[in-house]
Amino acid sequence: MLLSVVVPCCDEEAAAGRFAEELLPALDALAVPTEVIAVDDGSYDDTAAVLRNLAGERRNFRAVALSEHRGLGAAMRTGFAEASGDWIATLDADLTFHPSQLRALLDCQKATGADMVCGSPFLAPAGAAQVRWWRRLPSRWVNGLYRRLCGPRLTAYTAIFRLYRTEALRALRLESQGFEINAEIAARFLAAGKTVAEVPAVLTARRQGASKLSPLRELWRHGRLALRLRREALPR
Ligand SMILES: Nc1nc2c(ncn2[C@@H]2O[C@H](COP(=O)(O)OP(=O)(O)OP(=O)(O)O)[C@@H](O)[C@H]2O)c(=O)[nH]1
Ligand SMILES: [Mg+2]
Repeated sequence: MLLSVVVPCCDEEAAAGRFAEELLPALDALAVPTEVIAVDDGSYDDTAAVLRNLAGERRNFRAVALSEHRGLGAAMRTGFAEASGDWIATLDADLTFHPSQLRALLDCQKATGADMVCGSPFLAPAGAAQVRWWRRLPSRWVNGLYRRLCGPRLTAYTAIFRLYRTEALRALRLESQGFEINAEIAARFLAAGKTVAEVPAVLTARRQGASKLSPLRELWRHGRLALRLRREALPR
Protein backbone atom coordinates (compact mmCIF):
# COMPACT_ATOMS: atom_id res chain seq x y z
CA MET A 1 0.00 0.00 0.00
CA LEU A 2 1.14 3.56 -0.79
CA LEU A 3 -0.80 6.50 0.67
CA SER A 4 -0.60 9.75 -1.31
CA VAL A 5 -1.40 12.80 0.80
CA VAL A 6 -2.63 15.66 -1.37
CA VAL A 7 -2.23 19.08 0.28
CA PRO A 8 -3.55 22.10 -1.66
CA CYS A 9 -1.63 25.26 -0.79
CA CYS A 10 -2.54 28.84 -1.57
CA ASP A 11 -0.48 31.57 0.13
CA GLU A 12 0.47 29.12 2.90
CA GLU A 13 4.12 30.09 3.44
CA ALA A 14 3.77 30.09 7.25
CA ALA A 15 1.74 26.87 7.42
CA ALA A 16 4.12 25.11 5.00
CA GLY A 17 6.92 26.02 7.40
CA ARG A 18 5.36 23.49 9.83
CA PHE A 19 5.39 20.57 7.37
CA ALA A 20 8.91 19.36 8.28
CA GLU A 21 8.30 19.35 12.04
CA GLU A 22 4.64 18.41 12.16
CA LEU A 23 3.19 16.93 8.98
CA LEU A 24 6.02 14.60 7.97
CA PRO A 25 6.62 13.09 11.48
CA ALA A 26 2.86 12.49 11.84
CA LEU A 27 2.86 10.64 8.51
CA ASP A 28 5.94 8.61 9.51
CA ALA A 29 4.10 7.57 12.69
CA LEU A 30 1.31 5.99 10.59
CA ALA A 31 3.77 3.22 9.71
CA VAL A 32 2.52 2.97 6.12
CA PRO A 33 4.49 4.17 3.08
CA THR A 34 3.40 7.73 2.23
CA GLU A 35 4.13 10.45 -0.31
CA VAL A 36 3.04 14.07 0.03
CA ILE A 37 1.87 15.99 -3.03
CA ALA A 38 1.70 19.68 -2.17
CA VAL A 39 -0.02 21.65 -4.93
CA ASP A 40 0.88 25.33 -4.98
CA ASP A 41 -1.69 27.39 -6.79
CA GLY A 42 0.22 30.42 -8.05
CA SER A 43 0.71 31.74 -4.50
CA TYR A 44 1.78 35.39 -4.13
CA ASP A 45 3.91 34.67 -1.04
CA ASP A 46 6.92 32.31 -0.74
CA THR A 47 4.86 29.09 -0.54
CA ALA A 48 6.38 27.75 -3.79
CA ALA A 49 9.96 28.24 -2.53
CA VAL A 50 9.22 26.63 0.88
CA LEU A 51 7.64 23.61 -0.84
CA ARG A 52 10.47 23.35 -3.39
CA ASN A 53 13.09 23.37 -0.63
CA LEU A 54 11.29 20.65 1.27
CA ALA A 55 10.96 18.57 -1.90
CA GLY A 56 14.74 18.88 -2.35
CA GLU A 57 15.34 17.57 1.18
CA ARG A 58 12.72 14.82 1.53
CA ARG A 59 12.39 11.84 -0.73
CA ASN A 60 8.65 11.39 -0.19
CA PHE A 61 7.65 15.05 -0.61
CA ARG A 62 6.69 16.42 -4.03
CA ALA A 63 5.93 20.04 -4.84
CA VAL A 64 3.66 20.60 -7.82
CA ALA A 65 3.33 24.22 -8.97
CA LEU A 66 0.45 25.44 -11.10
CA SER A 67 1.56 28.19 -13.49
CA GLU A 68 -1.34 30.46 -12.48
CA HIS A 69 -4.03 30.60 -9.79
CA ARG A 70 -6.78 28.13 -10.72
CA GLY A 71 -8.67 27.53 -7.47
CA LEU A 72 -8.96 24.74 -4.92
CA GLY A 73 -10.92 22.41 -7.24
CA ALA A 74 -8.30 22.52 -9.99
CA ALA A 75 -5.46 22.19 -7.46
CA MET A 76 -7.00 19.08 -5.92
CA ARG A 77 -7.70 17.49 -9.30
CA THR A 78 -4.04 18.11 -10.24
CA GLY A 79 -2.98 16.41 -6.99
CA PHE A 80 -5.21 13.41 -7.74
CA ALA A 81 -3.70 13.07 -11.22
CA GLU A 82 -0.14 13.26 -9.84
CA ALA A 83 -0.65 10.74 -7.02
CA SER A 84 1.07 7.37 -7.36
CA GLY A 85 -0.57 5.76 -4.34
CA ASP A 86 -3.44 3.29 -4.40
CA TRP A 87 -4.98 5.43 -1.62
CA ILE A 88 -5.27 9.21 -1.52
CA ALA A 89 -5.81 11.35 1.57
CA THR A 90 -6.63 15.06 1.39
CA LEU A 91 -5.54 17.51 4.04
CA ASP A 92 -5.64 21.27 4.72
CA ALA A 93 -2.23 22.97 4.57
CA ASP A 94 -2.96 24.72 7.88
CA LEU A 95 -3.12 21.25 9.56
CA THR A 96 -6.40 22.17 11.29
CA PHE A 97 -7.31 18.50 10.93
CA HIS A 98 -4.17 17.16 12.54
CA PRO A 99 -2.53 14.54 10.28
CA SER A 100 -2.15 12.13 13.23
CA GLN A 101 -5.92 11.61 12.82
CA LEU A 102 -5.27 9.83 9.50
CA ARG A 103 -4.73 6.71 11.64
CA ALA A 104 -8.47 6.68 12.46
CA LEU A 105 -9.37 6.99 8.75
CA LEU A 106 -7.05 4.12 7.82
CA ASP A 107 -8.37 1.92 10.66
CA CYS A 108 -11.96 2.64 9.67
CA GLN A 109 -11.21 1.76 6.03
CA LYS A 110 -9.64 -1.51 7.13
CA ALA A 111 -12.63 -2.37 9.33
CA THR A 112 -15.32 -1.44 6.79
CA GLY A 113 -13.67 -1.92 3.38
CA ALA A 114 -15.05 1.50 2.39
CA ASP A 115 -14.01 3.30 -0.82
CA MET A 116 -14.13 6.67 0.95
CA VAL A 117 -13.71 7.53 4.63
CA CYS A 118 -14.58 11.06 5.80
CA GLY A 119 -13.31 12.72 8.95
CA SER A 120 -16.23 14.57 10.51
CA PRO A 121 -16.14 17.36 13.11
CA PHE A 122 -19.93 16.89 13.39
CA LEU A 123 -19.64 13.44 14.97
CA ALA A 124 -19.20 13.09 18.74
CA PRO A 125 -16.84 13.02 20.54
CA ALA A 126 -14.86 15.14 18.04
CA GLY A 127 -16.06 18.64 17.20
CA ALA A 128 -14.82 22.08 16.28
CA ALA A 129 -15.04 23.86 19.63
CA GLN A 130 -12.12 26.16 18.77
CA VAL A 131 -13.70 27.32 15.53
CA ARG A 132 -15.75 30.55 15.81
CA TRP A 133 -19.53 30.18 15.71
CA TRP A 134 -19.89 32.35 12.59
CA ARG A 135 -17.75 29.83 10.69
CA ARG A 136 -19.44 26.77 12.24
CA LEU A 137 -23.00 27.91 11.60
CA PRO A 138 -22.88 28.33 7.78
CA SER A 139 -20.93 25.08 7.58
CA ARG A 140 -23.67 23.24 9.51
CA TRP A 141 -26.29 24.79 7.30
CA VAL A 142 -24.57 23.83 4.03
CA ASN A 143 -23.91 20.28 5.28
CA GLY A 144 -27.59 20.02 6.26
CA LEU A 145 -28.52 21.00 2.71
CA TYR A 146 -26.32 18.25 1.23
CA ARG A 147 -27.73 15.72 3.71
CA ARG A 148 -31.24 16.48 2.47
CA LEU A 149 -30.07 16.29 -1.14
CA CYS A 150 -27.68 13.33 -1.08
CA GLY A 151 -28.79 11.42 2.02
CA PRO A 152 -28.04 11.22 5.75
CA ARG A 153 -25.23 8.68 5.28
CA LEU A 154 -22.63 11.44 5.82
CA THR A 155 -22.48 14.41 8.18
CA ALA A 156 -19.37 16.08 6.67
CA TYR A 157 -20.03 16.71 2.98
CA THR A 158 -17.83 19.81 2.83
CA ALA A 159 -14.78 18.85 4.93
CA ILE A 160 -11.50 18.12 3.15
CA PHE A 161 -10.18 15.53 5.64
CA ARG A 162 -10.72 12.26 3.74
CA LEU A 163 -9.30 8.98 2.53
CA TYR A 164 -10.16 7.72 -0.98
CA ARG A 165 -9.55 4.58 -2.99
CA THR A 166 -7.59 6.11 -5.89
CA GLU A 167 -9.25 4.00 -8.57
CA ALA A 168 -12.74 5.08 -7.44
CA LEU A 169 -11.74 8.75 -7.14
CA ARG A 170 -10.14 8.87 -10.57
CA ALA A 171 -13.28 7.37 -12.15
CA LEU A 172 -15.28 10.49 -11.19
CA ARG A 173 -15.88 13.37 -13.57
CA LEU A 174 -15.29 16.37 -11.32
CA GLU A 175 -15.99 19.95 -12.35
CA SER A 176 -15.87 22.08 -9.19
CA GLN A 177 -13.55 25.07 -9.14
CA GLY A 178 -13.63 26.00 -5.47
CA PHE A 179 -14.15 24.57 -1.98
CA GLU A 180 -17.32 22.80 -3.14
CA ILE A 181 -15.14 20.10 -4.71
CA ASN A 182 -15.28 18.12 -1.43
CA ALA A 183 -19.08 18.05 -1.54
CA GLU A 184 -19.03 17.12 -5.23
CA ILE A 185 -16.70 14.18 -4.56
CA ALA A 186 -18.88 12.90 -1.68
CA ALA A 187 -22.07 13.26 -3.73
CA ARG A 188 -20.54 11.45 -6.71
CA PHE A 189 -19.19 8.58 -4.56
CA LEU A 190 -22.70 8.07 -3.18
CA ALA A 191 -24.35 8.38 -6.61
CA ALA A 192 -21.92 5.78 -8.01
CA GLY A 193 -22.95 3.34 -5.26
CA LYS A 194 -19.51 3.34 -3.64
CA THR A 195 -19.18 2.41 0.02
CA VAL A 196 -18.59 5.35 2.33
CA ALA A 197 -17.82 5.60 6.02
CA GLU A 198 -17.24 8.37 8.52
CA VAL A 199 -15.20 8.80 11.69
CA PRO A 200 -15.14 11.67 14.20
CA ALA A 201 -12.30 14.13 13.55
CA VAL A 202 -11.32 17.16 15.58
CA LEU A 203 -11.12 20.45 13.67
CA THR A 204 -9.04 23.19 15.29
CA ALA A 205 -8.71 26.87 14.41
CA ARG A 206 -6.10 28.11 11.93
CA ARG A 207 -2.91 29.25 13.73
CA GLN A 208 -1.04 31.01 10.89
CA GLY A 209 -1.85 32.81 7.69
CA ALA A 210 -5.21 34.04 6.42
CA SER A 211 -8.28 32.02 5.53
CA LYS A 212 -8.88 31.58 1.79
CA LEU A 213 -12.57 30.91 2.30
CA SER A 214 -14.82 33.66 1.00
CA PRO A 215 -18.19 32.73 2.58
CA LEU A 216 -20.44 34.45 0.02
CA ARG A 217 -18.54 33.12 -3.00
CA GLU A 218 -18.57 29.59 -1.58
CA LEU A 219 -22.27 29.75 -0.65
CA TRP A 220 -22.99 30.73 -4.25
CA ARG A 221 -20.86 27.85 -5.55
CA HIS A 222 -22.50 25.35 -3.16
CA GLY A 223 -25.91 26.53 -4.33
CA ARG A 224 -24.89 26.04 -7.97
CA LEU A 225 -23.49 22.56 -7.25
CA ALA A 226 -26.60 21.57 -5.27
CA LEU A 227 -28.81 22.56 -8.22
CA ARG A 228 -26.63 20.60 -10.63
CA LEU A 229 -26.72 17.48 -8.42
CA ARG A 230 -30.50 17.81 -8.06
CA ARG A 231 -30.98 18.11 -11.85
CA GLU A 232 -28.79 15.04 -12.41
CA ALA A 233 -30.83 13.01 -9.90
CA LEU A 234 -34.21 13.86 -11.46
CA PRO A 235 -35.71 11.22 -13.79
CA ARG A 236 -35.48 12.35 -17.43
N1 LIG B 1 -4.17 25.24 -4.32
C1 LIG B 1 -5.14 25.96 -3.72
N2 LIG B 1 -5.38 25.74 -2.45
C2 LIG B 1 -6.34 26.47 -1.86
C3 LIG B 1 -7.11 27.44 -2.52
N3 LIG B 1 -7.99 27.97 -1.65
C4 LIG B 1 -7.74 27.34 -0.48
N4 LIG B 1 -6.77 26.45 -0.63
C5 LIG B 1 -6.21 25.55 0.39
O1 LIG B 1 -7.30 24.78 0.84
C6 LIG B 1 -7.19 24.58 2.23
C7 LIG B 1 -8.42 25.14 2.91
O2 LIG B 1 -8.40 26.56 2.89
P1 LIG B 1 -8.57 27.39 4.24
O3 LIG B 1 -8.24 28.82 3.94
O4 LIG B 1 -7.82 26.73 5.33
O5 LIG B 1 -10.15 27.30 4.46
P2 LIG B 1 -10.92 26.74 5.71
O6 LIG B 1 -10.23 25.54 6.25
O7 LIG B 1 -12.32 26.59 5.31
O8 LIG B 1 -10.86 27.96 6.73
P3 LIG B 1 -9.73 28.34 7.83
O9 LIG B 1 -9.02 27.10 8.25
O10 LIG B 1 -10.47 29.00 8.91
O11 LIG B 1 -8.80 29.27 7.15
C8 LIG B 1 -5.88 25.24 2.66
O12 LIG B 1 -4.88 24.26 2.60
C9 LIG B 1 -5.65 26.28 1.57
O13 LIG B 1 -4.31 26.62 1.37
C10 LIG B 1 -6.83 27.65 -3.90
O14 LIG B 1 -7.45 28.48 -4.55
N5 LIG B 1 -5.85 26.88 -4.46
MG1 LIG C 1 -8.27 25.55 6.98
